[in-house]
Amino acid sequence: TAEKSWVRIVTGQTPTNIAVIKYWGKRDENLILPINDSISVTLDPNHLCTTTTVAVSPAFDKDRMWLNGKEISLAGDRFQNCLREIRKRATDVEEEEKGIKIAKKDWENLHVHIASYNNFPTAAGLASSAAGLACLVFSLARLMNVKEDQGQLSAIARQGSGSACRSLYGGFVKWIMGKSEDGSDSFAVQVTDEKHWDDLVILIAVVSSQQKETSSTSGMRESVETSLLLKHRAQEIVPKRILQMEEAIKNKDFPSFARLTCADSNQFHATCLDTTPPIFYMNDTSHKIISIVEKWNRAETTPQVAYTFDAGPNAVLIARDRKAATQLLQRMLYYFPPGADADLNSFVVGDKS
Ligand code: 2P0
Repeated sequence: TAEKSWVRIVTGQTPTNIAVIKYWGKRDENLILPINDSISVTLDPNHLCTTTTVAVSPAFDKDRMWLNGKEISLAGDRFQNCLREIRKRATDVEEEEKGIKIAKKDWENLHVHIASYNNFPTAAGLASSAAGLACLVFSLARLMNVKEDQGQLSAIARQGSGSACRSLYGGFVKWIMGKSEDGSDSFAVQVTDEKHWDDLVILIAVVSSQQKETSSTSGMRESVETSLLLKHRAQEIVPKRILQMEEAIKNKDFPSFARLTCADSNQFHATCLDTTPPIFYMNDTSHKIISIVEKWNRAETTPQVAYTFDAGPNAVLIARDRKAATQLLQRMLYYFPPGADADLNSFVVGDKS
């Protein structure tokens, strides 16, 4: 019938983010509440991002989702929590030219179709869940005319995947862990905007685009249960580092930024090693990249590049400027000559947002 023929469509695009002070460990698994604050840099949406199209129509008989063209289940708690929180906040929608009129109360009986694409490898430690869940929440919020601010939306995205809450802002972003039990004070805030510290150039050295062996969710659960180092890190180390990192970012102080970024990546991987059984995310190629950057930084009067690794072997390299980025590429190509059996597959320009 004509009544069933309309469809309202919204498309959103959200970049991924890379933590320079890492989130690792939850105090509440269901609400996704972390044991420490974290700080990230949001990448340029032109390079690594998720594009999500969401549609609503009376013709849809259930919520469905496709990821990179393949249908996936929406049954998990994380999707359901995000969908529920967004639906709860839906408001009236009117698109006159299409004859669409949706009242606030209609939303509970309407179903959505979601199609999401990543322009980078999924689950290879390139923070795909961050961009994915942030984009899902952002797009659904627009579809349903949700009036909440970015901070409120970030708290909803957090319930989809912790790191996702940081992808709703550009520039440098802090996820405040919060103190409450209901998670209402655990959301992201912008530290500095997209225009700040434009000199930085971000390159990702793709060591492997395979799926990782230990998911972040189970990895951090095991670390929380077994690593004393993680406890010490969350309580004693990170609170001080967060303050120092915010200062370094605001002052564009690259030597401090690089020192903190590299140290925090290394400590995160040390907590993985301190977990029983130990978790190995980096491999020999990752270690070789660390050595190359460390030696180079030491040979210069001031550091040129910072490295950081997430839950996988790929290196995220942050160069102080274009000149350092060019030299970095030259050095990498020298140490890892391209070829059929090369240890390093490719470089992806991540770039800062
Ligand atoms: C981060 N990572 O701060 C850290 C550093 C990986 C290493 O956030 O369980 O996919 O969905 O909250 O966000 C990866 O963990 O985990 C992550 P969930 P998430 O970026």
